[in-house]
Amino acid sequence: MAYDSHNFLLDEPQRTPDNRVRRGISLAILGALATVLALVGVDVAVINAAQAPPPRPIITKQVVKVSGMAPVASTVDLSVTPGIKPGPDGKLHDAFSVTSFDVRAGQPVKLVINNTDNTEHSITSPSAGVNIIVRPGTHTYTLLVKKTGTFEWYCNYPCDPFSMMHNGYMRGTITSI
Ligand SMILES: [Cu+2]
Repeated sequence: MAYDSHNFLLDEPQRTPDNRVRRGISLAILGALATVLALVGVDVAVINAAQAPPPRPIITKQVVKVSGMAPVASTVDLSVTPGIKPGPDGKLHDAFSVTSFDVRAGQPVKLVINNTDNTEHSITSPSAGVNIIVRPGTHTYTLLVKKTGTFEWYCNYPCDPFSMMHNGYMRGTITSI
């Protein structure tokens, strides 16, 4: 019994340090894993921080747009002439010399229009709130669009049927920024 007891007692201390060593190794592995995970976490945070800047240029672009750096002419000279612009049919058609207008919302643009025709034409765009009746002769008109957007306009006076149907002739766009 004494031997067995002694043997048991001898055996017991051997197990304990062994377990401690195993626990120590386990803790060391866990510690290493925690360090690696922490480093990965730091890397992810660094990568996230590095990837964070992209939204900034978008904000910068918006600021540039809001501050109104895009140039918009305050006066546009143009003419309206019957039978001046060739069409795909080989014939000459009535046309405005400028059919694309750039404006800034709420800011009037002067249109100096020389209508060489003996009848009226117009720049009509209900969606933009524009209806300029272009009388014969040279006159100054005000193009004012209060909202932003791209709007179609057309000549509301029956003239050249082809021109009335095609951009660049008696139709066009108003771009308001
Ligand atoms: Cu017309």
